[in-house]
Amino acid sequence: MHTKRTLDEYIIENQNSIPDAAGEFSDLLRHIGIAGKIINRIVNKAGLLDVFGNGGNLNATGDEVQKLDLYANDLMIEYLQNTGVCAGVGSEELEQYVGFESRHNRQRKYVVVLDPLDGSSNIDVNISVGTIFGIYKRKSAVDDPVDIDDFCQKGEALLAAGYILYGTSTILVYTTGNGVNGFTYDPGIGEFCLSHPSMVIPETGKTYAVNQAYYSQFSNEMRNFIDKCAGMGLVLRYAGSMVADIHRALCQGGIFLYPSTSKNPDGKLRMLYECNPLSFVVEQAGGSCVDERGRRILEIPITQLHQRSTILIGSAALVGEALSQYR
Ligand code: AHM
Ligand code: MG
Repeated sequence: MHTKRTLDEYIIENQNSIPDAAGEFSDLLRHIGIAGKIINRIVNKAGLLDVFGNGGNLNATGDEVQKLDLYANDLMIEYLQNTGVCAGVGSEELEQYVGFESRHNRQRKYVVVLDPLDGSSNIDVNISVGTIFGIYKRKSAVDDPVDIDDFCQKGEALLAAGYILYGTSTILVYTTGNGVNGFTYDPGIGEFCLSHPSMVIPETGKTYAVNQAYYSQFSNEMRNFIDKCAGMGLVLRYAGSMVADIHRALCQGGIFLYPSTSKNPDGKLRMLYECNPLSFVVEQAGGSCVDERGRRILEIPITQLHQRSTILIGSAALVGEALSQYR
């Protein structure tokens, strides 16, 4: 007797929650899941394949691109194009967005923003990495080529967002604006199965995640909050992988911080395919997500594809406590 609901079953059961989805939206979600299964297979075998090390170039925001970053990026884009499920993609690994030219793709209503493999510094040492995605309804007319305005939309315009965490097990967590659900990959049947229904982030938590090495570069307010975390008995847990650190906070409560540093005065993390999709998920689970100026991440206007932001994200009480240092 088949016990757990698969991602496919769940998507179909809930496709009516998206107005005029007409199956196109469900099809896109389903194919993102399939692309995640393909990346999962490569991530799990990375040591046996020639995908360690860097790809020898820098991406649009100056990060050294790992071979597996490139593989995941090329796979996601090619797969989303070939299956005709969206009109274009904005990716961390590409300077410009990609508009898909086929007639079938141009008739699609949706575009995808993507960090194909987040936490790249962990790839070669077998520590968790993740894929982050968001789905927007295009602003350009169906049948027209997509343009930059289709991608540079506020996070509050996201129709869906989520991540796939390639960890001790592989879990896909996403929201379409009606709560958050997690699906663990079952290699026995090759499907993501509902394992974390209706995820709710605890009001507070016992961990904070920040790169302590930059402590001396943080604002006084941020340093005061970090000192307060230690005083409140929180422990530091920092994986160097945003998806892993935020998934921990989502499951157990906690806060993830990437404040302004001298190297990244506006923050390191990118709004489009890191901060916004993860903020949509965390807010839908009852958490808070702001930048260091206290602005709600999902309301920050987006003017550039690779726009950066500082971010404080996690349990509402801890984000509130952090912000109180700035008052
Ligand atoms: P990436 O997408 O190139 O991997 O960069 C994003 C990663 C996040 O996953 C992580 O939270 C952060 O960079 C770690 O940055 P740092 O090494 O400066 O602490
Ligand atoms: Mg990233």
